[in-house]
Amino acid sequence: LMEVFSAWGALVAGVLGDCIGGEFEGAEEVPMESVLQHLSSLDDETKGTGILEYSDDTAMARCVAQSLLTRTGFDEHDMARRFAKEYSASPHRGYGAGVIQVLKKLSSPQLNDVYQPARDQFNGRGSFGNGGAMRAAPFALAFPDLSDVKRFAHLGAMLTHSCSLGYNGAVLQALAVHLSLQGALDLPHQFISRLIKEMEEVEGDEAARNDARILKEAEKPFCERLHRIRDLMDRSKVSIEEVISELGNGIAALHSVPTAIFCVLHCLQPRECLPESYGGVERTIAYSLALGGDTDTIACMAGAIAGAHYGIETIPLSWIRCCEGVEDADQYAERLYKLYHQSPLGG
Ligand code: F2R
Ligand code: MG
Ligand code: MG
Repeated sequence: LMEVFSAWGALVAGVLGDCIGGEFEGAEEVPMESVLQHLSSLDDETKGTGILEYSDDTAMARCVAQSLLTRTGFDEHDMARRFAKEYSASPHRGYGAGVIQVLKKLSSPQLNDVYQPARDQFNGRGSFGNGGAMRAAPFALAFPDLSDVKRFAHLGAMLTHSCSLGYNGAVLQALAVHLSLQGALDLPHQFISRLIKEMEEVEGDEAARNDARILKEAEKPFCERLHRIRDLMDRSKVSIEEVISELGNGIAALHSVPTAIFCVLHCLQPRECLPESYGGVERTIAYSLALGGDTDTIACMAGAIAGAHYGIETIPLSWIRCCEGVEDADQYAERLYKLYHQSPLGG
């Protein structure tokens, strides 16, 4: 059963990963020294870091949470409207280059099928970016039933990402947060086996097989990456370079969601390269940033999974104080937690 501390932890640490990770987004190499310097500047009030602003990752996750709460369940029209409205109110949050077209079309009052703009992307192939996955955590909190988490994370992602390599990344991220909320990370090998079992089914469908074939990926691309994670977990030493070459650190969901999951698993124990004083959420976010690439999004996703496991009480106040949108995340988590325990949400 989910604890409220875990729910708070998930949404708050997701926001922290986004805000703190924004510093290095797109950097090819990020020395751990620079990461630790950035993180220690958050503790130092005299340095006046100011408020670190959240990006598209959090902007869209807020829309998901608000929509699930207001509609007490998944309503694609309401969620689409919120994405469009948020984008037009704050277009400079660092959105993906392609998704902007979808968000503009979603604001049209003439639009009947809210899934159509996403289907039109990339010559009809749809986006495989990680924009569906980066905002998936609220689905994990809202629905007690795993099949609902999968179904609604999929539909919520389809509003912008119609390629299975995009929306299945969202399904995987929501599953990882959901299982973590229930304490599944206490047994890391079982956690990864469970994700493989679920994704075997998810990636077994016709559309997923077709997309994987067209994009020349493995038959079940996310399952294949989860197997790679299992192999890496069993190794005594793994370098950052190996993680990047095996799992990736890019903007595609396939090159970032499994990476985020690995970051969490790798940081379950203290690591030599990280300060001993760090708790689990701190280790996970620091390690995610050191991979470089899509750091705000990988840290946001890893943060949500780790925050669900360790809970809000392990997160330093100095980090919480300097990130935009943390109070709201805290409130959304509490309200989603209450809904989860009240009655099953429907679609
Ligand atoms: N966009 C960024 N970061 C780069 C610039 C931000 C900078 N701070 C600035 O403002 O200048 N970050 C955010 O984007 C990622 C999520 O992107 P999303 O929502 O998936 O967008 P999109 O456009 O759908 O996909 C991203 C790119 O992936 C490539 N791509 C996707 N599908 C493709 C396909 N079928 N064929 C070919 N390419 C495809 C394209 O290059 C897309 O533009 C997060 O990192 C978030 O933080
Ligand atoms: Mg971003
Ligand atoms: Mg990003």
